[in-house]
Amino acid sequence: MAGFKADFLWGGAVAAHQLEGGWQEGGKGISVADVMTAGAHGVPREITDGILPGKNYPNHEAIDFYHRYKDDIKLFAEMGFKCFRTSIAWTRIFPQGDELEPNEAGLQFYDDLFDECLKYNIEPVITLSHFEMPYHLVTEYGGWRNRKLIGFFVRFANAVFTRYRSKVKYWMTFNEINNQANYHEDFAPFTNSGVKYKVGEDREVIMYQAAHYELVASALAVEAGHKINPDFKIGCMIAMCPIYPLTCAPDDMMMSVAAMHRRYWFTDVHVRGYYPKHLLNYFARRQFKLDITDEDLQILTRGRVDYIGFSYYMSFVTKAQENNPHLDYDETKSLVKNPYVKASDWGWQIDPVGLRYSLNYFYDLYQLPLFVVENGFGAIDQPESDGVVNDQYRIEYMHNHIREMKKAVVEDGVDLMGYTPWGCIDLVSAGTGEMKKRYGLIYVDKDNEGNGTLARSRKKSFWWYQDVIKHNGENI
Ligand code: P53
Repeated sequence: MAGFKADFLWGGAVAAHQLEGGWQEGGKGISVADVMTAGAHGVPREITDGILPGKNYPNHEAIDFYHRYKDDIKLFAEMGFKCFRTSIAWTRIFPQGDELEPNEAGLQFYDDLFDECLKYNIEPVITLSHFEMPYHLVTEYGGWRNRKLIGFFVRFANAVFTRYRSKVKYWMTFNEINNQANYHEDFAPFTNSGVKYKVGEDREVIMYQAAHYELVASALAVEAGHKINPDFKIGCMIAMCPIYPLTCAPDDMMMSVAAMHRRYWFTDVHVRGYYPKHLLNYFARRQFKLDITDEDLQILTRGRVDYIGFSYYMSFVTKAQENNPHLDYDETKSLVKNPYVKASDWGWQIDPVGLRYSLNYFYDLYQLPLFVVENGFGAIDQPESDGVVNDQYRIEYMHNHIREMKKAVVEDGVDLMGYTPWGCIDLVSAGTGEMKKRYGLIYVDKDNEGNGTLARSRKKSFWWYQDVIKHNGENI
């Protein structure tokens, strides 16, 4: 039986703000991640007005990858990584976001980082905007609610595409652009779009406007990237949590379709280059006045992505509710527990089959190559007396997900480019700001309060994943 392609991109994934630290090194500006405090499960991270004394901002130091990347990449190479997904911190290149010229020290840092990867034949896979846009663009422009952001982003994209055109082939534009479908809470609008809502504002229409500008910016970047290097593969990045119906009651099934429409129309625009009709009808019903020009619509058709990158951690469940004739979806109210699966300590429902389902969903709809650019198990790790973390639970999680991914390739025939488990080295959680919610195959000695030596050590999963890569997944 055939398996994964011979050149399958096994690797690991991180984001600049969650591991680099060095928040003021090399001329870096303040990013949105730099003004978020540490929270916990059920305790949201606080978004402060600038940096306030006495608060704990875990991303400022993170795991100090900025100074330690050579040792860390050496460990990735030891595991056999074929690729390494990280992001370029926009604030290292354009510290405020609206400068005309890039910051050379920031560009040099990523030159050195990519050279270090290439030394081991590790392909960099690069996200342009991963929850770390310049904070100045929030305070001066209101974030992505402002059309001017398109120009700033495209300038940033052009600068890095040009600089790294012979070092980086695989790119993604906006990380988990669809997280902001949950505009009810403050987290996603701020991390995706630098949007802070004022009391009484219609959050939803602002979300659609910000997302539209991002989609236009993404399309312009794709178009520009292909001119700079026709070999570039530029993808979108979608947070895939498929939404199942709670039962086979027809109304539950239809509610799941409607919920999927609200969370995944972003992929339609990225891939097909136009808005789905159901969403245009929704805008009309809600009487949203959106700034979407004819020129924008042209741009969207020209900047279609080459592949679909997506994260997969969990599935969701919804059901039909009384007094909801239009099947409106509210991510904070419309979801219910899945009685058939267990959840992590952070309430994320563990569902390996959902990964196979997701791969089929995307491939049936779009027939584009797919790339699982995040997957993993956030858990509390406890080093044993010999200092090693015996993370059998993480091995089990990854094994079960890779097995389902393999069925999607071998039995269902989806075109899969690679697999990069999230947080291949322990790092700061995006959602909670904790160190305690660990994903790594490499342990980092640091706790939620910032104590620890930052020393790295191999977990049991390190050796397991090394073996998976060595055998190209044949042993799963
Ligand atoms: P943390 C929500 C749902 C799915 C993925 O998340 C998400 C989120 C945001 O919390 O984020 C992605 O650290 C994201 C990464 C993030 C990772 O998943 O909250 O792309 O930056 O760290 C895991 O456990």
